Amino acid sequence: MNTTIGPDDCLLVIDVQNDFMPGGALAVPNGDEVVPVINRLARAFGHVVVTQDWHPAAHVSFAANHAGTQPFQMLTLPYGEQVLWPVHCVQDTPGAALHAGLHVPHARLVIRKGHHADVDSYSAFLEADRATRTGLAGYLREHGVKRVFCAGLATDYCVAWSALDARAAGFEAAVIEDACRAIDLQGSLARAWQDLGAAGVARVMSTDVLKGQG
Ligand code: VGL
Ligand code: ZN
Repeated sequence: MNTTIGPDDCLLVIDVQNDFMPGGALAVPNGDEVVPVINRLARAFGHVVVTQDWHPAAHVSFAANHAGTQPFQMLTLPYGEQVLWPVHCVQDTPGAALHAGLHVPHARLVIRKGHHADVDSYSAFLEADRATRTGLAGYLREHGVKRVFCAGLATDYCVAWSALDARAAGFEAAVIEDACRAIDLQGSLARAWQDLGAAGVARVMSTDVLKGQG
């Protein structure tokens, strides 16, 4: 992929939230390391969209809401297989807030996802029922965006699903590998890279994108 950034490109900054940081409720190993990389990257993009995982306390993805279950086990729900997570990113709590060091003043849209109590949403485009849209594709199209560059947490869940859905919605898509960190549950990271490659999502590094930037 040509990594020269122009007016048709958008940086999608996914779930850089306190609960995904070391010490957080659903800590992603070294998740905080993405912050300075994303801050640098964001300066190259005219379009930046930020997402927040944003669950009600009664959310279906929380093991605590299913008697007899433990975090990180699978459960079959009406829309398919769901990983059960520790309680995380509850709406309006400090854990759901963006990392204080994230600096993207020119981001104009924040997509909050996973807000329906009975449906999860890893993807910034489409909820886990694979039918309910967030509105992000329409926003990007109205702004003439053609390519979506994904960064943030976690590589193998919200980043991968968002990049795959960006492709499915007709955008070119890339994952900026060193601007992401993974959870890696039972091979999920290797599977994610496989799925991304098969879907035609480019795998790039921040240095590729920043080359030629001031
Ligand atoms: C995420 C698990 C649960 C993510 C969100 O941001 O990747 N992972 N909710
Ligand atoms: Zn979540």
